[in-house]
Amino acid sequence: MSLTNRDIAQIFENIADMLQIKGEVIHRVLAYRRAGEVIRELPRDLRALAEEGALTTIDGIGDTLAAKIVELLETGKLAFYERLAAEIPPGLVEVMRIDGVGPKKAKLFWERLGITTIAELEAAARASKLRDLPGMGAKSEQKIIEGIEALARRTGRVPLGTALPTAQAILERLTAMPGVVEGAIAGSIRRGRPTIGDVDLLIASEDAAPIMQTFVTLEQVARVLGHGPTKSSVELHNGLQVDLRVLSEARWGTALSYFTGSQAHNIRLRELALKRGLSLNEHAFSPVDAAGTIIEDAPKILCATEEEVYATVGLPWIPPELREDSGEIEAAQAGALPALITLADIQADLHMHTTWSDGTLSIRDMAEAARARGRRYIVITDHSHYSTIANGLSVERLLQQQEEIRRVDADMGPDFRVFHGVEMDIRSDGTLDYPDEVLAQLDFVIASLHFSLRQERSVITQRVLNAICNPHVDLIGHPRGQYIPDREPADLDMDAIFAAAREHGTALEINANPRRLDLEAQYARRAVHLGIPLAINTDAHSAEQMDLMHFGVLTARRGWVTAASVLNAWPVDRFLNWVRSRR
Ligand code: DGT
Ligand code: CA
Ligand code: CA
Ligand code: ZN
Repeated sequence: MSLTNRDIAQIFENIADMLQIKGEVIHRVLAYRRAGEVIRELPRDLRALAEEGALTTIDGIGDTLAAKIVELLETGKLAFYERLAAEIPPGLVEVMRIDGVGPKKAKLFWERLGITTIAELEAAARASKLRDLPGMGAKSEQKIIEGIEALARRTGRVPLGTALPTAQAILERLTAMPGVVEGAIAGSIRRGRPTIGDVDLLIASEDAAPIMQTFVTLEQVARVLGHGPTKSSVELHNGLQVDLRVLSEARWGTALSYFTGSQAHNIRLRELALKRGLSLNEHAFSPVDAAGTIIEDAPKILCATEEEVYATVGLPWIPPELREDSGEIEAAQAGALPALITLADIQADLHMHTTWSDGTLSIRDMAEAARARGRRYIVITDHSHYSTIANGLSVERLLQQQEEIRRVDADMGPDFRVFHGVEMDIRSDGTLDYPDEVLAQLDFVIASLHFSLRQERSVITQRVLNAICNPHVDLIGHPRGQYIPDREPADLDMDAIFAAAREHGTALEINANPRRLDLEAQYARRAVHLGIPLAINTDAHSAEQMDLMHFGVLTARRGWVTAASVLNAWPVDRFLNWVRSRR
């Protein structure tokens, strides 16, 4: 069996953990960790890149890592990894996933007690064998048992759509307390990652104790993992971990920047600071001597705002969604940061369902709901008849629907337009669900995959290509078909899809539903680079789902998308001209 991008990413991530247990220098560890991350999110097949000899064009992949990738692709194995596995038991990588067990503890348990798996660690902890090890005690032994139980409960990363509202609710509760000057969600939520490891909250206040007390006793809290004067951690009933830090207003900017991350972005900031004779940590910039040692009596630089942090290292402020060390530092240095799209730029929603198929509201109610949310125009796009479970429209019903849409459009007045579209299935055999002469009568056509998503690459790719190449199809809905967190994307040849979309001028969707976020950011970025138009749509089946638009905008921003590339950020006339020009 040949290795996929995901397999290779996993191997590099394991290597990073094993090197860390070995006590390797952090730069080498991070090189593997970063390579793993980059490969995991790579929008192209490694094999294709290897064949083109283009592996070293990937961010973070130099000659050494490229050679290792080639070895893995060609032989399915990596001699370096096997040597490492002979030295460091691979099960220790799992042990390190337990809360409170880092590389040092993993190594300690292994060297002293021969523990190489979570099961062995649990048995040792329950037999009270850990408490006598150096740096351990009965309390930390109990913590490890709790950590193992928590790990078993945790189903992995939490979707952004779950984590963000939870984080907002807690933040609102805490910022309403007396003495609170600032409050923010930091970490991966602020950067808009589609899945979240844990929630990071920051509060600026001079009186931390009452805030901490309220935090650890919130009704959402299942278990207190730590309760300190300025830092506490809790686990919520839904399994989500939340870290809270309280700090002074004077250090707000430094802390917010540090805890927003990403870690890779922070490392770049620290390097820039060092070039200016400053050491940067979560608290402040501190002057260092030529040897890099902090000069104790020199005054530290505190930053109350993120702008000051960036200015201190000679950069303009960088939007959090870009902070992944994927070119944003260089763009900032060159004065070339993109003017990212905002929710206020969104004029329309081009994908929504009504009671004509599987939505909960009438056409008129959806139009009213969209207008109430500041949209200027919408397209009604119910399902086509292949989606029988979603009550998809026969040709006859589709054409009947048009009469009602025209009526509602007229009733809504000239400042709000309602157009007639459809979300047409791309059938499992690759044909489209309506003939061209029917499609020609619609204002806008979305084509989507809903069925047979596990077909082999060439088959399922061809289905999407058939839709892209049809001149009546304007947009491919949720192109990759993932469902977060349980369903993997379809195995599509994204190179072929991008090439065809570019050739035919067909737009691609960023579906804003947080269970989809499809296209994901790295693909959106590539589409923009190729000049392929995007649309950010809610795919709403109810009025409330129209409020999910911001998740799509966040994803677009992570993809360096500006309003110019987004169909539904255009005024209605420009949108209509674009559609007509395609017919
Ligand atoms: P997550 O929670 O896995 O979804 O991702 P993050 O980015 O929220 O990561 P988390 O919660 O471990 O840490 C929050 C931020 O704090 C992270 O983005 C950067 C910063 N940070 C945490 N640990 C380190 C570290 O060891 N070095 C550096 N430079 N930054 C760190
Ligand atoms: Ca986090
Ligand atoms: Ca955290
Ligand atoms: Zn839909």
